[in-house]
Amino acid sequence: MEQTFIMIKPDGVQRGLVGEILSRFEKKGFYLRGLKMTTVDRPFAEKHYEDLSAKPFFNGLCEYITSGAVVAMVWEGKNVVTTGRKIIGATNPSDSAPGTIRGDFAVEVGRNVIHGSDCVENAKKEIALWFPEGVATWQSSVHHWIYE
Ligand code: DAT
Ligand code: MG
Repeated sequence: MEQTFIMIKPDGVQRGLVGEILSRFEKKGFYLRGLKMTTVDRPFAEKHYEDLSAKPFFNGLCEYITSGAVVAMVWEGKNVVTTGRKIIGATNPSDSAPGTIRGDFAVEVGRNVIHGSDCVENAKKEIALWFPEGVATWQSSVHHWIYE
């Protein structure tokens, strides 16, 4: 079992997509381990996106992510990092397949609704950054109906 960090960006919150997005991960069979609505300041945004600091869109990206409330989540499951990225869809919504979150709900790369960790190592770093208090442990009573 692995964990991934998923964040609904300010546009997703403003557009009322929180329930829809939670539902897609929940119905898939992944387990919600952490959930909070929060806002982040500029230094935090720069830390989260530190790998992209040399990109020309870095400033706009940090402004976007600090522009309103976000919903931060930790989801757990088999291959959840890779599968979570598939549920989210390609970075640029012009390339995101219909049926993915970005494919269904986004038009522009700078308003692409949601973040998901891109590898297990980054998931660990992002979970530690966003959930220093730790996440919840609970046992699903339907686990054996999802996993063989
Ligand atoms: P992803 O969010 O799919 O992991 P990323 O890590 O490469 O993509 O980039 C982080 C975010 O930065 C992305 O969700 C939207 C923004 N971004 C990426 N490429 C961009 C570009 N060419 N122009 C504007 N914004 C971009
Ligand atoms: Mg990324």
